[in-house]
Amino acid sequence: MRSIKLTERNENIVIFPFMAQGHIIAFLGLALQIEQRGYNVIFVNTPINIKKLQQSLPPTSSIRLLEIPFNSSDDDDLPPGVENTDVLPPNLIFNLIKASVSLKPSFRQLISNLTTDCGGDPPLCIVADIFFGWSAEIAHEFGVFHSIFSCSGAFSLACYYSLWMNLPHLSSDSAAEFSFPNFPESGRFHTTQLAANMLVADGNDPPSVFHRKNLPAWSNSDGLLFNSVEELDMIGLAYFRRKLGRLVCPLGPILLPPGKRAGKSAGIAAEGCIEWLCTKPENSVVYISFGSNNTILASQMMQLAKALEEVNKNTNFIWVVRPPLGFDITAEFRAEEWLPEGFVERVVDDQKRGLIVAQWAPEGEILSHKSIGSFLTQCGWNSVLEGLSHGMPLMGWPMAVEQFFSTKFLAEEIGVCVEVARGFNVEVRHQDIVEKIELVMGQSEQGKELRRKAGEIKEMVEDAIRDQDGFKGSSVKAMDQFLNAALLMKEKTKNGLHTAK
Ligand SMILES: *[C@@H]1O[C@H](CO)[C@@H](O)[C@H](O)[C@H]1NC(C)=O
Ligand SMILES: *[C@@H]1O[C@H](CO)[C@@H](O)[C@H](O)[C@H]1NC(C)=O
Ligand SMILES: CC(=O)N[C@H]1CO[C@H](CO)[C@@H](O)[C@@H]1O
Repeated sequence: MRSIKLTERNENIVIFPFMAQGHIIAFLGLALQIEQRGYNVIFVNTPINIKKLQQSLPPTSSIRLLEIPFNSSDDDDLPPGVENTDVLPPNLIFNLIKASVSLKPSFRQLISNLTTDCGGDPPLCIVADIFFGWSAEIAHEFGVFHSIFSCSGAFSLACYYSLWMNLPHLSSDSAAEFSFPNFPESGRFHTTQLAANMLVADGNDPPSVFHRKNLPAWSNSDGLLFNSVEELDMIGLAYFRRKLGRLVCPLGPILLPPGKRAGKSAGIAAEGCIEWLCTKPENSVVYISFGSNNTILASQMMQLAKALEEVNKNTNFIWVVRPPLGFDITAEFRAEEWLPEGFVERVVDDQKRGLIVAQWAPEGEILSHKSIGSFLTQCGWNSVLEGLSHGMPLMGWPMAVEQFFSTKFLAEEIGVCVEVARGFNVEVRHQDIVEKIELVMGQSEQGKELRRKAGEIKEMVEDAIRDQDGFKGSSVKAMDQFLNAALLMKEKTKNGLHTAK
């Protein structure tokens, strides 16, 4: 491992995501951007995640990977050796979040070591996960600028923040609706838009206790960074600016390192997909994917397949399938069992309207193909940004936590999405899915408006990261603002030390 040379005193920025694949990938995208600005990036995580990262880091990158030890205790109720949410069932994910607080002493030691290694010069800045509010205290102990980086958008994070702080659903009316205190501009919500542990939260349950300690700790941070875009996410960004009174910098869309297969073995090569897409008319294909580690109920899978068969015959699809909920998600896909009888023969083989891909597909390549007309997604924020960057109208099928809030935001505030289904508790009927697909793909005024809006957002998002001919987009400016704030604090700390002597 490269040690830092004292002679070339470039500034070090420490990047520290929570141990979940979506977070690690988004932080890696941020790390690569910061590296391009001429800073040394030190990427901190637990040993198993660092080993995985060693394989996915671009060969040209000089990002330094540093291990931090992590042992869960018996109280954490985690299977031994677990260091990433990807190997956990949904009901145990919170346990890893809670257990990650035990990283605190090791992280302090790590910052102390880095400072000693640099002859007493601490890192310029620490960029930590939303779950690591405690790290602000450590940063300030060393006089280091601290920021929190959110992988999700500001609107959904604002809902999340207000939800845990206020638990407004406890006083929801008979229609099971509620709204967020201090965030009325987010509109009305329904209890079906809440994750299971939010629904049962009463303030004394472990998630409430954790979040009500973690979220207020953000007020100790010096800045909140988002993988989002100022012009797109104004409502949520405004919420945090007034709530925290801190620097709030939307830096997105942060492009993820290309061609990552997220460790999945099955799948299809990009060439296969592109070849197939080239045989289809422009804007005729729906791309269906629920992210790298999600699936739906067996009954929902049947309804979705029926919808794809019944929908207007000019509509094609690429569907990334995994075994339904309750089965081993990495096992082989049994089409004859989980799809309607004869579906593959009729729709895929005879009509040639669909491509069914097991486990994984090259999302970036697919979404940039002109034959793709819309994206059916769980509305995880990384997928949303990828879809919007390619000008896709979205069909939202949220499944977890902030995805419900993002779907509502994109549908009601932005007008670039229709909600197709909601989680696993609301019944899904194939007739409804057919209707939504035909709306998004068809020639109705509403459909045209959705696609017009998607085109507008694509330009907005491209402009945000443009840095050419003297024009700086909002995300480029926000990155300048964040780095300048960190440099200014370091300057002040140094001067403070001088005057103290
Ligand atoms: C963590 O576990 C490893 C091996 O499982 C052990 O070597 C190490 O001492 C443990 N560390 C702590 C701080 O308990
Ligand atoms: C800090 O440095 C000491 C001494 O080199 C080393 O034993 C320890 O593992 C380091 N701790 C961390 C968290 O990097
Ligand atoms: C949330 C979720 O579905 N997690 C699954 C991700 O994949 C692993 C297997 O690789 C499963 O064990 C998890 O349940």
